[in-house]
Amino acid sequence: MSSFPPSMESLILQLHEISAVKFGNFKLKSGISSPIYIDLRLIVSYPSLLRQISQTLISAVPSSTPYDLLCGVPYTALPIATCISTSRDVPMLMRRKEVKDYGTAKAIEGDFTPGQVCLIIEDLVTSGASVLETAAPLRAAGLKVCDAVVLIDREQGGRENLEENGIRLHALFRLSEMVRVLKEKGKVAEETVAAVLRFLEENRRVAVPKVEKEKVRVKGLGFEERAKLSKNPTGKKLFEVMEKKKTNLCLAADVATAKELLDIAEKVGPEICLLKTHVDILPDFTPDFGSKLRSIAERHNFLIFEDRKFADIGNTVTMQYEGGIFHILDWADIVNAHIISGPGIVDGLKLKGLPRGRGLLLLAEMSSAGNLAKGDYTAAAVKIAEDHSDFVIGFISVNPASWPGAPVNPAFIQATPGVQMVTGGDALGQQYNTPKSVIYDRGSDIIVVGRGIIKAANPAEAAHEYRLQGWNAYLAKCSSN
Ligand code: S5P
Repeated sequence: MSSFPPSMESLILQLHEISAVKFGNFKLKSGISSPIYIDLRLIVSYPSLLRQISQTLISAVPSSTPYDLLCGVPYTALPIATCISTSRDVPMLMRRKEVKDYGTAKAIEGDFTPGQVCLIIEDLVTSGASVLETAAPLRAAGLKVCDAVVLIDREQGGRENLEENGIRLHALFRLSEMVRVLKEKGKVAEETVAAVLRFLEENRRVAVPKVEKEKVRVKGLGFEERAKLSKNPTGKKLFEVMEKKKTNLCLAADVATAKELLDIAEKVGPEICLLKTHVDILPDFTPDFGSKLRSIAERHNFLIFEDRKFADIGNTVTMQYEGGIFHILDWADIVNAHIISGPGIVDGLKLKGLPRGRGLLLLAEMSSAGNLAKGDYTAAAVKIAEDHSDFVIGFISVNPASWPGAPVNPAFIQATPGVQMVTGGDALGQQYNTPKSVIYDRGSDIIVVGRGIIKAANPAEAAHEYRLQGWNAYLAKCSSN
């Protein structure tokens, strides 16, 4: 006789009764053929069974396991998670299977605070790939995922694969136990049971498909994946341009005239993902400057970042952003702001920028010697960014890998100025690090290079070299995670 509690036996018999357990020859998601197939989608048609499963399932989680939130793996486990959520009064999150391709795209639906613990609910685990697919965006959003509870463990490596990714598996029962109960109750023939047990023996470890493995390395998410996480169309586009052109170089085009700027934009355009301007240094600025630069940007597929460093109260910056001589809002995809005046500055800029699909970078750190943007100030920038992640696309930073709570939400992009081929500085406090140090050691994404390129004898060639160094450092970082 099995040592199963009667309630568990009753569950197994009911699942068999409704044909949620089938015997035959079936191809699984992982690609292998199996003599048994379990389809728990059916349980939505049996409310009392659904309730029973949900209650038994959550009681399988040890009381020593803390959690603040639940997330069901779509789709089968969604009703189970919902039942548990309402009966236990634990808030739930939903993971979108397909992240939509427009502005407000969210991978996770529901309210949460980074640092909260989320328990994953699943019906069935084979390799563990589906649980890992759900854990990745939750972790990327700053949630802790340490446990998953499932109804059935197919005993094909899921437990081990999850363990390797820091997730403990709690299963109500194992597939072999389920089959034994069905045999004892005379529901399945001896030979069928033998075939299932033989199959389990021969398929002890189903590997997580490679692509899933890539997805779960949250720390090492590539730009392509991160594009899907950004909630802002410009943030998304920047990641996409970086991935498509294979460049994480931003040119700081601090040249003497608008004419020179347009000229260097044309020459260096193929090498860069972003061109940064200080429009107020151009003596020959004319109202058509923006449209001229935008047509070059479109031709070479880069974005425009006006390094305006807004710093005033919300109401004032709305006027500075939109009006004056420069009409920055009309032509700059991205602007940046200090947070010295508090979050109202973001509200002000967002009022004008968000309807136009623009994005904002917050100055969380600075490259110049003796600057005051550190510690609590940097942490405050991260908090403001999280609160406005529909408009804030990332940070100007120097050492993001060292921030408390790093890695920061990968939806945010990190852009670092103060980059040259050799470390050093200028006579006015600027401090330089190398592309490799900035991207690989300090955890940034984009190198912002000014004089290293514009003062070079051949700026296009110099840009090409910076681009290679920046991109190689990014690739090295991805493969080291
Ligand atoms: O902390 C900062 C922030 C910025 S945006 N330090 C900086 O140097 N910058 C800008 O990056 C600065 O205004 C300049 O346009 C560029 C660096 O230029 P470089 O010539 O020193 O490479």
